[in-house]
Amino acid sequence: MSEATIPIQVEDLRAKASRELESVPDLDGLEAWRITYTGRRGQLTQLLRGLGALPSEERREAGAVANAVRAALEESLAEREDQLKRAAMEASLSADAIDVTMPGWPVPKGGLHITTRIVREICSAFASMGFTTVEGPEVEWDTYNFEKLNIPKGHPARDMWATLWIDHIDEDGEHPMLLRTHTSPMQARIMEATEPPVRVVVPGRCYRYEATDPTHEWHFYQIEGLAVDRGITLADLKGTLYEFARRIFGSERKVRFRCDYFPFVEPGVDMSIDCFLCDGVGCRVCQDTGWIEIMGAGMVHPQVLENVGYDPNIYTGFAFGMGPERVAMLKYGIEDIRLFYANDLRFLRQFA
Ligand code: FA5
Repeated sequence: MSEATIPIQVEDLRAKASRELESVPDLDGLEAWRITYTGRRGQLTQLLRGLGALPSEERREAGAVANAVRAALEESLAEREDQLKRAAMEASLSADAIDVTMPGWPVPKGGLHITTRIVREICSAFASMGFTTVEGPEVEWDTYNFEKLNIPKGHPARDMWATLWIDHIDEDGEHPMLLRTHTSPMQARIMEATEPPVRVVVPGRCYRYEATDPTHEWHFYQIEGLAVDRGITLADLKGTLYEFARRIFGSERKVRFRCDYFPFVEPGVDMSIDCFLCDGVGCRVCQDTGWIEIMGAGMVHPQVLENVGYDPNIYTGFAFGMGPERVAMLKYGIEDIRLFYANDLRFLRQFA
């Protein structure tokens, strides 16, 4: 190659490189182009190596041309790189395109558990009859769960409540702790804390060490009711509970009262509703009786009134303790109480 032709060769190289640059398809191709033309061992660099052999006048002229060409090629390279990057970004944007008008994923909405709903419904039925709602401890002393309710130690009636005991006894060593077997201990707590007249309902969880079946769970809710004043009679008890049944079940359902025994009431009754499944004929849910018992009740025993410091010669009262799950079973036709706490969302969502 003659040194005198270097500026012409540089110009030719520029024309060829520029043409090729136009058709480089992507960033990898661009790098290959750079190595071929402007890289350390590229064609332009090779040509410039020949400059040293030129006479100084020509060298200056050829050097100026070569530097201008290098600058122009590098500028074109940067522009082409920009173009290719923009094209690549646009291609990837349109490949990952999202439709911003599509509806989003639905956010799952929580709901109230069926027990919470029925407890609220029952408490508000009683609220409209003048009953206040209060709550009490689930972990209780033997004294409140039994003794103040006229069930002393060794009394056979303790067997009516299969008890889950807690491994703890109070300081004087006499009063064991337990998981309350019913909400009745709140009768004593409320009367100790307030003067008559009393009219309260107490919803809350109870625990019993017993086998489960369609109407029995080992933990369940009760709603205790207590009304104490001068001159309260069994007629008030029946009137209040009939009104409760009418509000919750409607007037078509049959209600049955029978005598029952609870040491803390005298006389004692239980209240049942005719079975929703067999209409009173007898089935597995009502254990062939045609009735489902929903509560125990009665007139507060004079001994209980005395135990809490009320004068039984002045005051009388009635009390009841009902199972809200059983009320819900009757109201909604649920055949097994164990469904309430099995955490099967297919069941729970029906009521949420
Ligand atoms: C009692 O627990 C008494 N404290 C009720 C009472 C209160 C009587 C005030 C008199 C005065 P009983 O064990 O029968 O009684 O339970 C009352 C109600 O709780 C039952 O009618 C039933 O609806 C519900 N219940 C009882 N045991 C269970 C259980 N294992 N699973 C689901 N519900 C139950």
